[in-house]
Amino acid sequence: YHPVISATGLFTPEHSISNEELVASYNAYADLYNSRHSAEIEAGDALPLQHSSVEFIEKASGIKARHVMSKAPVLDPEIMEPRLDQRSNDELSLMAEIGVKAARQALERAGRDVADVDAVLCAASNMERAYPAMAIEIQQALGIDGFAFDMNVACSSATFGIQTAADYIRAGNAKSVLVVSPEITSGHLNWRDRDSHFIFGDVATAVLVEDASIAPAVHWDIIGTKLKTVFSNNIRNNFGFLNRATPAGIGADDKLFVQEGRKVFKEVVPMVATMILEEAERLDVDPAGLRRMWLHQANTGMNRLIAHRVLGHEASDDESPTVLDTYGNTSSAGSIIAFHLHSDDLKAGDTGLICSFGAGYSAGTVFVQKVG
Ligand code: CO8
Repeated sequence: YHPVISATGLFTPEHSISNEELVASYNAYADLYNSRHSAEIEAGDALPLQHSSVEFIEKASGIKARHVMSKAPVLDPEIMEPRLDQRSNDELSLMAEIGVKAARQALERAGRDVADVDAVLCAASNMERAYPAMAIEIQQALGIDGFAFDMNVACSSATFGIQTAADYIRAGNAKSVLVVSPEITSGHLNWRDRDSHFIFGDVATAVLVEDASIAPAVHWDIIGTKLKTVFSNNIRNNFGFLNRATPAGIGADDKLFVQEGRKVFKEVVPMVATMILEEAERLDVDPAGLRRMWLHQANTGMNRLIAHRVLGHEASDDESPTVLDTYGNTSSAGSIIAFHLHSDDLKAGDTGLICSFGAGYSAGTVFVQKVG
């Protein structure tokens, strides 16, 4: 048995928020806050909120826009969170809906009948509910006979999902596994936090991992996968069912995304570059010969540094494509979007690397080679 990637799928929400729109909304909120708290601010009991800036966001992160499932409430300075209609238990959940859309595209691109799919993994960092598993709902909506479960490794959920799927194939337990990553990050983002309000976007991706014996003629051989985790509080979200009754429960700042961005940058870049180089050596792949790296999409500066260390020279856009400029950070889906949008042009025999890194810390590498 040998695992390959047969196809990928992508669902992009129709609404997009530019940095200009985002900053105008944040600054209106800051002005409102400052005028409502003017007495405390003047008395020195509170600090005024400072304005956000389009220039800072683009320079510090590379992000110019992000897609969202709900736009107007996020930009309304009196709301600043997505307002998504609660659906009844008889309706398909939102995460399942967008996951199914991405999955259908992957199945179609592979020419795969759902009857031949054995399992569905919903690998994402922002689950809509605790149970039943999102993956089982997606499985049912697609009409797949087999098994399904959710897994959350934050930004590395998709690569951890790919390795898990590949292991089922390697062990002979499955021949076709869908790894679906619906990431509605807008629900976990604190749109009132100047340090992070610009970071995330919503999307869904799907990867069809299969045994080479049933794969379409054109596919991606999985040369090797490697996972790594190192505990860190530098990216954290305390939301959970154990704190539902505390005064600072749902909606409190620490129940949303919080990070020490500088520390993440400094610690994760060397960890990931070393991991890639060690894994390339283990797999006998020349890192300088990688045709393309589809890196996690959090920050263009981080990607530039990692790609440089791996390739041994400054990477071109062609060698390390960027999608975070229009998608923002989409957590685990980022490297899969990059692969989905920027892989058709590679030739048979070309090698590449899908790589994720982020909260946990967690990191995953999937070395691939084009076939057909
Ligand atoms: N506008 C203007 N100025 C600002 C703004 C703003 N919006 N925000 C901060 N500043 C100011 C600060 O106040 C600071 O001012 P001063 O120097 O006077 O103190 C100055 O700009 C510099 O601030 P920072 O040091 O914070 O800025 P950085 O240059 O470090 O850039 C970044 C911030 C962009 C966040 C950068 O550190 C970064 O990208 N780091 C890496 C982050 C990363 O990779 N995180 C992983 C994300 S986790 C993930 O991918 C998935 C998590 C799970 C999903 C969660 C779903 C919600």
